[in-house]
Amino acid sequence: MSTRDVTDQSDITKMKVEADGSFKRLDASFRNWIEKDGKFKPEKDRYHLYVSLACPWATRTLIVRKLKGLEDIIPVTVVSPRMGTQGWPFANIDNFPGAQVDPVRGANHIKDLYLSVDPHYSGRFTVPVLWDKKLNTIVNTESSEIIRMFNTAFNDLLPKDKAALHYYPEELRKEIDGLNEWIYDGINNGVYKAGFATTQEAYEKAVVRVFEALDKVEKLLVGKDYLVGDRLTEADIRLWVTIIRFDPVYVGHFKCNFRTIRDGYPAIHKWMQKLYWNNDAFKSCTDFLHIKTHYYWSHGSINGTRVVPLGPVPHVLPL
Ligand SMILES: N[C@@H](CCC(=O)N[C@@H](CS)C(=O)NCC(=O)O)C(=O)O
Repeated sequence: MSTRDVTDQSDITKMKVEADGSFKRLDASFRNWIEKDGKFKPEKDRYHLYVSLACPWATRTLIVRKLKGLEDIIPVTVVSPRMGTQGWPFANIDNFPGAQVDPVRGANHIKDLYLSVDPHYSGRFTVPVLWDKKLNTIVNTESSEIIRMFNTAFNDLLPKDKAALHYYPEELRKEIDGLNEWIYDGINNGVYKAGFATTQEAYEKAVVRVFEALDKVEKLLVGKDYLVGDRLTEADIRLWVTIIRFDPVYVGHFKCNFRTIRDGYPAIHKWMQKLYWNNDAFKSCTDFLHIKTHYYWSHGSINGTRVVPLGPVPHVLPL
């Protein structure tokens, strides 16, 4: 195992921003695809998913895994939400409630998985990680691609009703792609751009864009249960993981505080509540202790005291 000091890559408080104080997310490094005729074939219990319940990107993959009934085909391991100088730890290092040890590699931290595949890896050690137990390597670390694979690649191994579920249907792709693009930039990644900005100018630019994008989504969702085509698609799943974290974390921690979702965006709020309360895949993949602890504890440069707020009460209002 590599012993070089990688804290510049694993310690979020050492993360560099751009010269103007703005945050630029790096592209994920492992981008392989699970497919029948490829190196990574769809097989039961060949792949393992590593997630944090705090992380919106990882939670997308958990939700699709659950919706598609992939629990027996792709086991999952949850890290501790307290991301320290070595990055995400497993439970043997930080025994936080709900955290687990790594049953596949016995790793101490997520970074160990990356470094076992590539000792010279120079990117960040992010979750989700989709691991291949057969070839002992990382398949993919990009949630938007992992959810596409979960959506279709394992269909032959699933019962008919689950195989038939499609969250990126051909006829809606153009519309979904269009929404994904500006929702990613303005909202999913937008809240991070506001929160990680280190200058007033960079923060202001980012936060204004977050609320412009939310205003646009609000208009789209008036009188509707879903963003596209009157059915649940990946566009909803990708947006939802950010919206459910908005009032508990992004309003305070990332200073996205023009309005809350519950008081400022009635249509988005209703859409979020309905998915949370009426579809167990959403509620069961949401853990507010992990979510709040992760952000408020791990980002020492934003919240030096590591005090985690108790509110909002309740985290999600009843329907
Ligand atoms: N593009 C990636 C982003 C994943 C990502 O940034 N995950 C964060 C947690 S929310 C992470 O693991 N960060 C660790 C770090 O940057 O050190 C995806 O969508 O899968």
